Amino acid sequence: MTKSYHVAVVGATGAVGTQMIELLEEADIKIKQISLLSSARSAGKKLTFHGKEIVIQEATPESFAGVDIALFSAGGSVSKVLAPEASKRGAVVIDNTSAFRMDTDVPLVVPEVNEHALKKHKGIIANPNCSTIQMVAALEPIRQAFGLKRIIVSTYQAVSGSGLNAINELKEQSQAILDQKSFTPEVMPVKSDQKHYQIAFNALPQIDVFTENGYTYEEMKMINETKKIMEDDSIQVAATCVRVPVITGHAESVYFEIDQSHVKVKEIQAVLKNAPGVILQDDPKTQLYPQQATAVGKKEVFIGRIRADLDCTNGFHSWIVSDNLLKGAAWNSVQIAESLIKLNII
Ligand code: NAP
Ligand code: 3JM
Repeated sequence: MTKSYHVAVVGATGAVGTQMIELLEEADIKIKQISLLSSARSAGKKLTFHGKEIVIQEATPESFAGVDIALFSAGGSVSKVLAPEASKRGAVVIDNTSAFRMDTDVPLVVPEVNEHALKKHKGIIANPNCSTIQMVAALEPIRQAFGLKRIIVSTYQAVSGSGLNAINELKEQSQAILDQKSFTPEVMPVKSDQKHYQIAFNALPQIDVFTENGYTYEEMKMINETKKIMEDDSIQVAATCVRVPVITGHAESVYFEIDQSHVKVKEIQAVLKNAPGVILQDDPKTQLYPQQATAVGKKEVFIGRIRADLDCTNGFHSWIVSDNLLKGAAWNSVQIAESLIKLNII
């Protein structure tokens, strides 16, 4: 008989949490009970699961009694406090925040790339940053075939990566500008930082706060997480993360250098055609290339615009796009839960 699971979603009312609930409805997971958890602000409100109304509860340590799988997406500080509590009570935690990603005891997993790492979990598994996930999913098949030396990435990230408040700010600000009304930026680029700037009809080269070395935390997440997931500290990675006025879908201009020289674009395309979770959209003749607007609602990672660098014999340019709330967050987490069940390690 297939086992059935009690699943908890922490941050159930958020941009990521609501997507998780929808994906759990159609996942390869037999769910006997679902707990939808949030802060005290949303406790008492209702959401539906399989057409049934479920009352949202405030997340507390006791919420996790009897829970088998806990999907966390309520910010790093909530995870730091409650993920160990959930784990202590026997739940396997799949955490969407940056709280534990670089801990040596915590597998950081994109199932298409390093599903095997799940076997070493000790109760907490981390879901990588949205921008890292789509990049490594598309580059791993290339790395497997030709080796990978270096990555230089610039991102064009949607505001939904910053939550529901950011989506609302973009919509309201856009309308205010069209209506020639005044507005005060309050959320972008980072709600907790000192200054806030216009995001509508603008692009902001700051995602998360700055670190000592001049890179932002988002950029350092892409750099460190890529090396951990690919299990290779020698890969050179540099990132520039930019917020653009798009509601959903992250795009990335990715330059990469492989180990071999003089590999043909067609050979790289051939590898990507058979890659799991990746769709090649690359035909300049018919103007086929990935776009944020056409990736929304899809679980896959899209790659196109693959060109050989004109100077470097092992360098290539590409354009990688995915729905940041799906493969970048909710879908990757649900996929991890499915993998745990498939591998019989829960
Ligand atoms: P969001 O739309 O702002 O939603 C935040 C959610 O967290 C809401 O459900 C909120 O509940 C809940 N929450 C806030 N404070 C809480 C507390 N003290 N206790 C319990 N629940 C609390 O944000 P989001 O975009 O869904 O993102 C949520 C988190 O997921 C982010 O902070 C980030 O760490 C992570 N994330 C990861 C990725 C990724 O790349 N893997 C992408 C996006 C987000 P209320 O309704 O009660 O306020
Ligand atoms: C994406 O308040 C917080 O701790 C959330 C900050 C955040 C993160 C993070 O660092 O967990 C917002 C959006 C992420 C992420 O995936 O890294």
